[in-house]
Amino acid sequence: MLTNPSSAQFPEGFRWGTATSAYQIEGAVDEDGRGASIWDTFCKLPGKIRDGSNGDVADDHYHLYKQDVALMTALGVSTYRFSIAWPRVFPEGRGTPNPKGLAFYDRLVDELLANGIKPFATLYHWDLPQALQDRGGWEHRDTAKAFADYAGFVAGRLADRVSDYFTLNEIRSFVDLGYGNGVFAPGLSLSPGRLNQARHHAVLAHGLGVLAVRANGRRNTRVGMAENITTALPAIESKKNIAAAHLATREMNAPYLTVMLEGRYTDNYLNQAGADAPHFTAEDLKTISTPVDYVGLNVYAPGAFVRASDKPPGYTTIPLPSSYPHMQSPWLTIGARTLYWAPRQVSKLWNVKEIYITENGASAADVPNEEGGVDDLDRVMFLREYLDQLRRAAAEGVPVRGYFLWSLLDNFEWSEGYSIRFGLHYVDYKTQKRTPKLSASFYKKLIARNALV
Ligand code: PNW
Repeated sequence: MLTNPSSAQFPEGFRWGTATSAYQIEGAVDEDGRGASIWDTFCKLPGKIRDGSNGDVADDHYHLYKQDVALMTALGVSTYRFSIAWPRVFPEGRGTPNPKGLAFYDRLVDELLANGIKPFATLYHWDLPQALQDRGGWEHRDTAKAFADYAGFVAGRLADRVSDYFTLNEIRSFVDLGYGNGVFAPGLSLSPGRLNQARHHAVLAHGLGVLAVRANGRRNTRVGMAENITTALPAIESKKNIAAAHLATREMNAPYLTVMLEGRYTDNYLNQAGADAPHFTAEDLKTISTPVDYVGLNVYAPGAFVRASDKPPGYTTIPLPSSYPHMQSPWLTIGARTLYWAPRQVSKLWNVKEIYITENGASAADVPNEEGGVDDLDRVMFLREYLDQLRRAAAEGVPVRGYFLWSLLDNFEWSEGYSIRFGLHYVDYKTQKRTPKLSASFYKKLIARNALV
């Protein structure tokens, strides 16, 4: 228990939620006319998924969504970030929509609203229709246009009940891991030039998506991105290091948040890319940087620790010692201050007025106890430390408006299959039974008090 309760408080009206994504929880991949996605294809390739699994059933959320909304109600969340599966809505990626696919999201949204939970819909969480990948996927400029058509269609159809949207989730992850090193679907390893072009098409899709959502939504429709910012932290919080960290964050996100919020690729990025720089027009940059209503940040590991340097580019990156601690996922190194610096830097660098933490959470080696619960003390510690830094940012006036914890449930963790768990609720994949972990009780108390516990 904290000694001074008032110092633990979050701003009034702060939105607490949980986050999930379609392919990771829904299952029902062959139901109601859903088309194939690149993840259905990718999971069939030998050796790509650690436990040889796939998302065919996952959490069976497609059928158990009412039960899952009840879990949210029990937590007391006021909002929920979920993703819409593009291949459910357009089985071929474009062309004729599939009414049965969209009907699932109708049912889900109705259930959320009936329970007083505000839906935030992510339009792309990595499940690209296979038909579009067959034509080049994100390497093909036309995919950006297809995304915008799909996004506009969904925003138009849901506009009466869903006012909030995120375009694409973590462009960095799905481009780098999917097209760069082959760890994610579609499993390609492109040359640097082709990879930069795919990145450009993805940020272009974001911009076209923002325009399409606005054009088809209503006056209260709001839209932003959900990007996993690479956050440079000052190794020691001195004035010089803090300034250096801002410079570093801007450069490290050059082809993602920086171009989306500034409408230009940085000189460093273009110079370093040289002949491998993407081809683009001035019009593209304008589209990519279409003003958003808010910026969504997925915040996990620190991106880098830096100190100031007199030499260009003005900062030095300090390598992580091999003993640096991490959660169950080796990439998830622990750095609570990432949740302070990420929103603070975004608000300062790009004068952003509204920020949501669209994901934050931790993987842990969860083992059920005798009663079937899970005492995930490490996840609770992780969340408490990170959230204290978010509280610090809010207290200093950084405009963070809400937080979506990843994740409501254990789920299909991409190339790690079901071997890594991020949920507040333990899922027994044999029975589909959900059991709240200790972290769920922690989060519930925190929400009830709107303060750290
Ligand atoms: C995010 N990395 O993915 C995604 O948005 C979620 O779908 C995912 O389940 C969650 O974070 C937890 O992993 C990431 O290797 C996957 O650095 C991998 C990395 C980062 C984010």
